[in-house]
Amino acid sequence: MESLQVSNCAYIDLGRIKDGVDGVLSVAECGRQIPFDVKRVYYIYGLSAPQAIRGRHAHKHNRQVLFCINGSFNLLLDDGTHRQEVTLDRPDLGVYMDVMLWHEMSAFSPNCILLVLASDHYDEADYIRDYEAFIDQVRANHRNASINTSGRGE
Ligand code: T46
Repeated sequence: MESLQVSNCAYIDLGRIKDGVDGVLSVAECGRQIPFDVKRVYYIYGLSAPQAIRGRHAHKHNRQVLFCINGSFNLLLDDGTHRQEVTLDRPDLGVYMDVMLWHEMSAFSPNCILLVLASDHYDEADYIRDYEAFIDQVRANHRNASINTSGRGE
């Protein structure tokens, strides 16, 4: 597992409870492995087209944990400064995606199933779907953070 160099994200390792020949169980509980109360669960499947690309957006408020519960895909993560692509191919290893994190999913295996736990109900107004607008917002947030930091000591 390649370590994440991008901010606003982290791996979430659910662990595996192994039952020998009876299979394996992984558990995700709010307030334990999942750092928010889950308001929405959705899953993505039917990814048989090799050219399929999903995501290509960031969220303003919605936080999510993304799991690949079957097959594999590549997840591109971009905080506006650093960009990294990782492969998700284990049902027990998810990625926590905080706000203001551009993400793209691609290279899906035909049997791929993504499971997503979300902190908020669906709201199209929460999406930033334009990359330039995302970068502008990241820069504005950095400017505001540095104004607040420099103003604190005065
Ligand atoms: C994300 C990645 C990981 C709804 O009506 N309700 C929903 O809860 C969702 C998730 C989507 N939709 C509608 C909105 C669009 O008309 O379903 C259509 C496809 O959604 P979208 O193009 O946003 O799908 P992805 O796979 O690009 O992105 C999804 C999530 O939308 C997004 O929040 O982070 O998965």
